[in-house]
Amino acid sequence: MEKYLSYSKEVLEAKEKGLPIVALESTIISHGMPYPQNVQTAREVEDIIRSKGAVPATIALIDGKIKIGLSDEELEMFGNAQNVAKTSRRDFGYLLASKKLGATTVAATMIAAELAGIELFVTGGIGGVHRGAEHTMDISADLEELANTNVAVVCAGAKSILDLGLTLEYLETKGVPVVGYGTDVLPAFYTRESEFGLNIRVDSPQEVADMMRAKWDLGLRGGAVIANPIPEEDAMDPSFINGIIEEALKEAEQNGIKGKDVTPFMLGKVKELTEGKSLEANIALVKNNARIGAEIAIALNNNK
Ligand code: PSU
Ligand code: MN
Repeated sequence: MEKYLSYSKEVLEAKEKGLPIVALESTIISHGMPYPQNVQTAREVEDIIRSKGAVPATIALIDGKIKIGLSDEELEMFGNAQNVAKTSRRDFGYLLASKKLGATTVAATMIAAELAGIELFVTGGIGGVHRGAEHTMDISADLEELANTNVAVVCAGAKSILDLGLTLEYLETKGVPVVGYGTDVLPAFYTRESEFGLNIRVDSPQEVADMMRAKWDLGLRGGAVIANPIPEEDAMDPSFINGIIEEALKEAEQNGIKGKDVTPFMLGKVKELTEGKSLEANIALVKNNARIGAEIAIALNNNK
């Protein structure tokens, strides 16, 4: 297994010293944001994590290796490359064997983080049950990974391009805790609230670390969704953004977008229709998640 992992100098040192490490995904870089904002955001997110006293590990598939931590040159190359494959659980074997560039989704980043011994992962939003899934069966592999892989995921909830109600039902069935961080309701990515109440609320990093440790100590496999609302000042108007999402969904259907292309198409279309405002919100919420995520990683590291 180790022969497929390649650690950056910074992450290797952190592992040797037992420092807290935060995993970061790369699909958000290659498929979630345009260049050069993607690379700039990735660097700023890494710096936020460092300034909090944790070590960032951006994960990607490069040249037959699962990279745990990217150098500055690798990040730049990756963020600007055209031929990057969106990587989920099913894709690892093929992409490593063929030495292609792979951007890890939430599912794939969780797998890689667990292999590397990293317990906490920060991203923007998770995949979920898509609207119309009763016909398309489009349910993100992220949900299965949350059910099976021992990594806590800090995000800003899920976007209402998804069916949030069905996503919560699925997670409940699979035994995945969905935790409101300072909130009683599921945040909807661009907005602080949705209509869906949550049954766990926490208000400190320590509480998250303690609940994860208790779950894992019991041998209960799987992760958790730590849902941290977008800061008030960066949140979008709900009726504005929901109208745009409806329009983007119609365009996706008219264009016959399916499978793994749905989420990237929707993100691009929403950005276009909001004239870039959704991208600003996206960047702000990821940074906010990095702040909380680093604190949780530190607390988890202290209760190992
Ligand atoms: N949601 C976002 N930005 C993203 C993604 C989701 O706001 O970049 C990416 C993540 O990598 C997530 C993936 O794991 O999309 C989900 O894709 P799918 O719906 O095809 O499982
Ligand atoms: Mn899908």
